[in-house]
Amino acid sequence: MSRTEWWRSAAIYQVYVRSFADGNGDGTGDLDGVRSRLPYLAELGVDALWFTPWYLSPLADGGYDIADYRAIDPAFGTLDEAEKLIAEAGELGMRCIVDVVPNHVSDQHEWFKAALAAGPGSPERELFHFRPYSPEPPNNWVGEFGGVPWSRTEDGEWYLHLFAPQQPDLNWDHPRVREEHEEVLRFWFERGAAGVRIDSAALLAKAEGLPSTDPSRPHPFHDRPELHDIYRSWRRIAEEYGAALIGEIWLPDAERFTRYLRPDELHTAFNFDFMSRPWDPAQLWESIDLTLATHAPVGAPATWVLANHDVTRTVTRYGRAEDTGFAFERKRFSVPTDLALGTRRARAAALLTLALPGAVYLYQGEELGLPEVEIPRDLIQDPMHARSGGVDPGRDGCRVPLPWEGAPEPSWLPVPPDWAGYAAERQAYDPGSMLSLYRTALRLRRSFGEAGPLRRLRADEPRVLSFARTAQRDGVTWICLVNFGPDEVVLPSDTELLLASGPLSPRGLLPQDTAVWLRA
Ligand code: TEU
Repeated sequence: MSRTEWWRSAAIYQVYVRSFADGNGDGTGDLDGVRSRLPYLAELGVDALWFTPWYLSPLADGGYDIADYRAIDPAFGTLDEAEKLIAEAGELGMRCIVDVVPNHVSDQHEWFKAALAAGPGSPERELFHFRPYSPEPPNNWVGEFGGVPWSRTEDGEWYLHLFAPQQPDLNWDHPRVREEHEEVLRFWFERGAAGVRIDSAALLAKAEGLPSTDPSRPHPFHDRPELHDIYRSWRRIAEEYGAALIGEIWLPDAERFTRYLRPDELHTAFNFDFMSRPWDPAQLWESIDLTLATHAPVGAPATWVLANHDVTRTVTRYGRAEDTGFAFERKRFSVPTDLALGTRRARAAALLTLALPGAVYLYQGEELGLPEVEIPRDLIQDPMHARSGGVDPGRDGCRVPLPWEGAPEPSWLPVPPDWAGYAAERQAYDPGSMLSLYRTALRLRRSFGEAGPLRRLRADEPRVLSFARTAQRDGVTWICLVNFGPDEVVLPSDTELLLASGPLSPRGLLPQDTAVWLRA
């Protein structure tokens, strides 16, 4: 494949390996399963695949606790299979992105085991953040999963873990930590990875001395200035291979966010602002406008994400009466949801995001319209649930294995029996299914090639969100129009209907929560 800037406009599909496809029937997804479904992904029409961590791991945090960055967990397969998967996807025209997790390792990683064995004051402990015995934790920090991010070792020292206790944080001031991650990048680029998704990319660096958080001072472990230098050296490595760096950056301040996207830093990063907005045209337009306005000056492409493995599934979120924009809000148990409404909106949201300029990230199962599942408390595996004292249901509800032919059985998480109705095989032959909508939309999106910038239309109609883009290749104009309001909307004259997210009224008008693509 050519060394183009493909990441600027790609449709990238997130494969949560543990729950994608189970090749050996043990209830856990694996690489063999992914390989067998590559034709499905190619037919869906995505340009790249992002694989969540598949490395050797005790799976205390679904694989985001890595014991060996250069080995595949036996539950998923082998390194040889990973290389074959990357090559086979490439033959079908899909690039592969691997997940790298630089903030922390597993407590089963050789480095951490050696640090525990070597004891207080040892050079092995300098790779982490150990602190001597004290009755109280060394500072006032609150962890990313809530609670105190410090645990004690048997010898009484504390160690820092911003996530679960099984995920000790690395000391990014140590040159060996930097070297190791640069070697890991090369390891995966050598094996054909076209990019990396950088986990928790705004963490890693910590203020010297690990001072307590104090609102009058810069945050001690979030968005530190030292990070930019780390990513500049990663960029130099990525450029050698023509690979892309994709940051997972949760940072509400758009200006600070785009600093990571300067031309010598990350190529791109997930835009979580858009995902954090409720189903409201003014809110969504504000996010689109803000995103485009802040990305343009640094020359970075916008990205659009509706879901991932950490957040409530789209059809469920949009089906909740109290839709406040969910991303920064913890999940809750038993929230009343209107799935028919959520599905209608999710279909419209798919056409909206796929028409915007930039790259789009799809999370597995979004194309099947899967809802969030409420997992019984005693079966929840996500450490976030335990860390919240059982208040937060955690993230397992969006990680349930995909239904291919019927509801998968066995399965590492319980699958609702009615999931047979969402099976990919059944949807493939139903022109009205979510899967058919995504397939058609992705094909049309490709046919517009490098469409030009967005021009807003009908800005004076508060319940309508509409814009046009003109294809550079043939000058054809592509219009996206979404109706959020109760009044049916008249489609512009002299246009051809390409695709609708739901039925038009008998008079050919656009009903509420419905989107269309038109050609002008
Ligand atoms: O998530 C990082 C992150 O910021 C999360 O704490 C996020 O705020 C939370 O999940 C929202 O509900 C990444 C991974 O995506 C996540 O799955 C991992 O658990 C985490 O890093 C630790 O590696």
